Amino acid sequence: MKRRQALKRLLQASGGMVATLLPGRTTDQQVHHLFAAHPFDQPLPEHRVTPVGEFYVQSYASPPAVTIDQWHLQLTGLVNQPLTLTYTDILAAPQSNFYLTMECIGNPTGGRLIGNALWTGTPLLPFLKQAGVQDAAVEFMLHAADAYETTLPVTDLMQPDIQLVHRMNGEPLTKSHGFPLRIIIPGRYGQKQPKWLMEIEAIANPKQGYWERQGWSNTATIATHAITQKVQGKKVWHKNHQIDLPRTGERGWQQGVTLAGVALDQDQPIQWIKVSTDQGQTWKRAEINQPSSPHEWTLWRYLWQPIQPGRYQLLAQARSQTETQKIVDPNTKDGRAGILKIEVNLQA
Ligand SMILES: Nc1nc2c(c(=O)[nH]1)N[C@H]1C(S)=C(S)[C@@H](COP(=O)(O)O)O[C@H]1N2
Ligand SMILES: [Mo]
Repeated sequence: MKRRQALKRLLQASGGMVATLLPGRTTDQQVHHLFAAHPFDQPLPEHRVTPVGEFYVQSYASPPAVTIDQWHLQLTGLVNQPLTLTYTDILAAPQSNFYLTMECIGNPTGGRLIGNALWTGTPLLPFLKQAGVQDAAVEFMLHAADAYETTLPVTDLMQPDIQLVHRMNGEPLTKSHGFPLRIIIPGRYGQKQPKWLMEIEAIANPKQGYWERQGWSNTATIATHAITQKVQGKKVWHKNHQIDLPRTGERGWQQGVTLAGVALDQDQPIQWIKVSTDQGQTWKRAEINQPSSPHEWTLWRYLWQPIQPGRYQLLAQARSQTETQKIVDPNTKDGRAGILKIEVNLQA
């Protein structure tokens, strides 16, 4: 390992020219692998933003047509002073841009119901303070123009990082993503974040929302999990996942195979991603980037250098400060966070 590191430095310094001068016992195979230890000609990006056109849409009904003129947001129920906010009121309040990854609680392991965007909005908290939430209120019910509803405890919604959002990747929200306004509740699955938000009602008794009544988690907090998928625009060999093998099949692996993906946690930074290519017997650390906050997905990648053909099972596991991703996660109604198992059969 020491020799490998020394060679690595030498190779870096010389641009690879020392390869022919390697000491006697180094085989061709080793030389190949030493070269392949620097496969990534570009650093991991700081952000990977999902274009709006590729961002998943999850709506329980068809999107309601809402016009700016008729739209308003009402703060009602157990408040001292009910408020009606117009689109102009929202734009007149202090604005900020932030990256946040949205995922559906029903996203199957390795599924595509996840995306990262740059959102623009203003905090909800000053408006709630202006309305004056009464002590008798225990929850807020969030009502949307499509009659979608969901609830959150009063203290959970009265947080400074909860945002009323009107732009996605720099453009006004599209109709299917909630025009003109949606709420963002960091750390929760999408279900807690109504699009086409029209009313925030302070209520005296706990209630359940549309999906929660059907058995989906009522807290809907995001579990620590790593997902294998496309990160740097490389060819996708496996249907849904980013594994850089040629499309023609499981050949070409002798050049090294890039495993890459994203990872997400409720509210803690991802500490590591480990990858296993031998059914979980051994694990290697993947390279990770530094996202802008724990609410933006962490990007990871790992160069796998198989030395012989055969069947392999590829796993990626994430760890945050509070939670290590479970190998198996049988509960499907609180967010599927078990480890994705990808089988590959490398041809001789
Ligand atoms: N009004 C309304 N808001 C909603 C929904 C909905 O059906 N109606 N679906 C929720 C669910 S289940 C998810 S995962 C996210 C998806 O947001 P997106 O369609 O912008 O990706 O919106 C949430 N907000
Ligand atoms: Mo969802």
